[in-house]
Amino acid sequence: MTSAEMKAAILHHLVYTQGKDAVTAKTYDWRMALSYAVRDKIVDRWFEATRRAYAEKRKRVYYLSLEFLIGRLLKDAIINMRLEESVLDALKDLGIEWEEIIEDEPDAALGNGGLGRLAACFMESQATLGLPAMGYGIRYENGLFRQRFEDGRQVEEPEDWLNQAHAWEFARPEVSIDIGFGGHVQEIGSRANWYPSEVLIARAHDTPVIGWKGRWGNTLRLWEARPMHGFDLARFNRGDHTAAAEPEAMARTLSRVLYPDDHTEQGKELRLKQEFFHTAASIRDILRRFESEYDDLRLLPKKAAIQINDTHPAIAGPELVRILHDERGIDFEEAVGIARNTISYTNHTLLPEALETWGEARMGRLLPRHMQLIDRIDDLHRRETGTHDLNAHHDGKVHMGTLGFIMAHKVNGVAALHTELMKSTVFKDLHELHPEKIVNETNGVTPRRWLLSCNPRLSSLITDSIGDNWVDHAEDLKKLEPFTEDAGWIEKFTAAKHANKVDLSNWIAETLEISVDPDSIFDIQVKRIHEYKRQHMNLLETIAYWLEIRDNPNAGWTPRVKIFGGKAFPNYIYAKEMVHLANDMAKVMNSDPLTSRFLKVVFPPNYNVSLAERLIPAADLSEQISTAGKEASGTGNMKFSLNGALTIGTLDGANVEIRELVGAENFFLFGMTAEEVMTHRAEAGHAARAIAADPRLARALETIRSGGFSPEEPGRYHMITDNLTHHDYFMVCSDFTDYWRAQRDVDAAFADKAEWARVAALNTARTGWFSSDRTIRGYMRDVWDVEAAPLVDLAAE
Ligand code: Z16
Repeated sequence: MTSAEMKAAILHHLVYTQGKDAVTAKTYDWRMALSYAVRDKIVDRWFEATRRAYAEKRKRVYYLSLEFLIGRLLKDAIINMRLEESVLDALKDLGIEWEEIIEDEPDAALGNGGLGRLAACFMESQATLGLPAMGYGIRYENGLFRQRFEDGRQVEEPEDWLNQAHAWEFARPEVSIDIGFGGHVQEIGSRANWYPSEVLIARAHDTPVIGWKGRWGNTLRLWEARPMHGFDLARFNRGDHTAAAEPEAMARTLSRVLYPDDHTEQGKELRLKQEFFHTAASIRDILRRFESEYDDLRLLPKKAAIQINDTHPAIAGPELVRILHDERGIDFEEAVGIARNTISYTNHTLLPEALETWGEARMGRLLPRHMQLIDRIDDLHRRETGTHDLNAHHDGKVHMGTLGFIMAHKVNGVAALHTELMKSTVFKDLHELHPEKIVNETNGVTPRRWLLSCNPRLSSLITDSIGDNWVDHAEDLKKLEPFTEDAGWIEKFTAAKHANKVDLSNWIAETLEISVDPDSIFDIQVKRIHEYKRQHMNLLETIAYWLEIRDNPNAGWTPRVKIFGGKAFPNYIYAKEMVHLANDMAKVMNSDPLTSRFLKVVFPPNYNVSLAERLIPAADLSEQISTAGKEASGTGNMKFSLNGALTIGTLDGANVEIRELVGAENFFLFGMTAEEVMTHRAEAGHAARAIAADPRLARALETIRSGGFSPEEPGRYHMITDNLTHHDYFMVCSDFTDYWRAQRDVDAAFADKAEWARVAALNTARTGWFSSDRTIRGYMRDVWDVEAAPLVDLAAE
């Protein structure tokens, strides 16, 4: 597409789609016009890919997830369609700032963190690989809350991304599916009719997902909840104005808001309704498509693979069995077999507080037929395995992890260590009964968004050096290794990183009014706030360093900028205290004349996908410091490494694999192993002993306790200090000394700029394996048994 054609397309949409005159058009109008112009180019390819999937009778993958953390879409679309040049030229011609347009797009924050972002990376990789696939999610009106700070405390505000028109979706009112809840069951022999007492409509909204170079396109289908009967005119006419709108409001509540739960199960009824609504609509849609192509339901596992992202859609098993058995008349055991061979389940955490259970009373009320079927599934599983105590339904609850496991043919962990821990802990007994079921698929990230798009300087250097094949063959980044021995090339690498750091410094100055020195170590920890991720250990180390500088302000300290980002679950008081402490520390430290040359603390609010894209390319040091055994994988860790940051981290999640790939000598390892954590935790008084043995730690804790960062309220952080002193389940104190040691190793290493840059470049060269393309190929081979379509130029057809 030429620049002139692009310009004409933008102007056309500005006038005829957006309904605006160029003279009065605002940034928003130009963004919409550009989005429609780009979207037009995508749609033909998208249709062609869909037609081919049908014509070639291909097996499809269905990715069911309550979360898709997709972020902004415009730049991604432009890059994958290779339209940057024509867009940049056209905008220049029109006198419109590219940066301003890109920044105007709201983030689609339909997810909490890693789990939702993984689903988004998977959608992009599936399209890039030419794999016929469809993502199913919920079209939340309000995504993850927006975070503000008020006197350093987190305040949550609704995220109303749908307030503006959303250029990327197509509403599909013709795809409307009835979803029932409650009511009663009438059994007829083995089968039953279910008569729900409440019915809602699920309406589809489709977003095209275009792969690299536009060679394949898939669909992300998000469900909106709508009332069966809208506005009650009879009631209105009787003068009952509020009640007239009630059924509508009730139904819409279902897709109103994303639960901000991150590793906590709240057991809320509305959440269970969301899960069933999402799953039932998706299963109906999958079967409708299948039955339009084939007339034998026994073929389902050959033509469809349903992946359930964590247990949130685990009701898919019973729902599929219900349709096959009750509605289509297939024998119960055969129905279970078909469902199992179609479904597979990904586990994302072993934290006990995150494992979903639903009370049998609530489940029986809301989903009476499913409750019966779960008991029959349990019964069948007992007969199959000769066991008696491994039921999904026990102790008055339905355990969704067990249900997910027994209704799947494959169950996967998300990093090598995590998968091994699944086998030896949470799923130990089930694993022994089904030793072939658990497989590992180490997570990945899309290199299109997480290198090419977010880090243009480094990407250009890479492409200038080895060509652009790395973009969809990220293992090619290995070819950079010889360049890391070339001093001239390393200078260019350093220049790219430095320019990224200058950009970030300017942004920090403008938005937060904090001045930072781009020559400092940019040390970044961004992720949800959680005790197991140990942001407070990083804060303690920051305090200890600050105190050390104050003791001797004229020594040669290595300057650091400590950057934090992340949201705390609104009911998780401890995590909110960590946020508050970080902000209180920033206030004291950034204005300390003795230390501020050497140490700054920066906590930009509202960490999200777009902020990650800004921060990660500017990082020198990636903080991956979770208690060993607790972080299933991590994916931020991969993004940092790929962008040339060094990692300070524990042997946890995918850190283990990162360290193996980049080389142990290029990784700042510290802390106990998962096994050591388990034995050490059993030794009473571990925290007190660790504090007694490390005066730096004792002093840092004492500084918090005595109000060093909250003079107006010295006791403010007693929850944290008491917990760390007396309990410390996550081993902050016991790992602190080694963490401090590793941080000082970082200082020493940073002094040799060229060597640091060489190792940083090696990180980029050696972490191409973490492309989500590799992950998706793994699922295709080990879990889905599916092949991709050949990649051709769809536009030429
Ligand atoms: C989540 O983001 C994850 C797990 C979970 O149970 C719930 C949520 Cl919202 C994360 C894991 O914590 C992380 O280690 C992993 O990399 C990510 O899921 C994707 O697998």
